[in-house]
Amino acid sequence: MEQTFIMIKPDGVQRGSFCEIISRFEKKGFSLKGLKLMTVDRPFAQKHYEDLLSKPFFGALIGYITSGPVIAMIWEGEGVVKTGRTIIGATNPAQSAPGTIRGDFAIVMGRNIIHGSDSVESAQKEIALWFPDGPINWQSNLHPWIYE
Ligand code: DAT
Ligand code: MG
Repeated sequence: MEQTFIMIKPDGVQRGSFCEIISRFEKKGFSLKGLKLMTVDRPFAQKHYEDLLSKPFFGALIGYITSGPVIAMIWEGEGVVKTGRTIIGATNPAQSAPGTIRGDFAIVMGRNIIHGSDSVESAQKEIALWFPDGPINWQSNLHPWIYE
């Protein structure tokens, strides 16, 4: 089944919001297949955001992501990449709808609290980078109550 990479950024960890953020994915019915608190160094952060290397905000973005611990997660479920992005909200919190994570918890783009893969292909790439040992293999007993 489809998987996505979700990461609570250092501001989300510092602000004491991570349980509420994680619970939105759990309540939806998605399955947690990996979770760890970790700090990343600059080369690792640059690899994660390599597609944005030429952007003027790249330096600030790398400084932000390496500024404290992050919570890296793998979530699994039907359509989880696209639905995960919907749960997270628009990149700029000023344009994120209320009810989305960024809409509810963030104000500016440079502190937008959470990352989610933007396609199935980038999800696979990001999961391989952040979870070299792969996902945890288990299935929730709620599965038949969430899927028909
Ligand atoms: P997203 O995180 O919604 O996938 P992205 O991949 O385009 O957005 O960019 C990665 C992060 O970089 C984003 O979460 C916040 C920052 N960012 C993006 N565009 C920016 C901009 N125009 N100015 C400042 N920061 C920006
Ligand atoms: Mg992105």
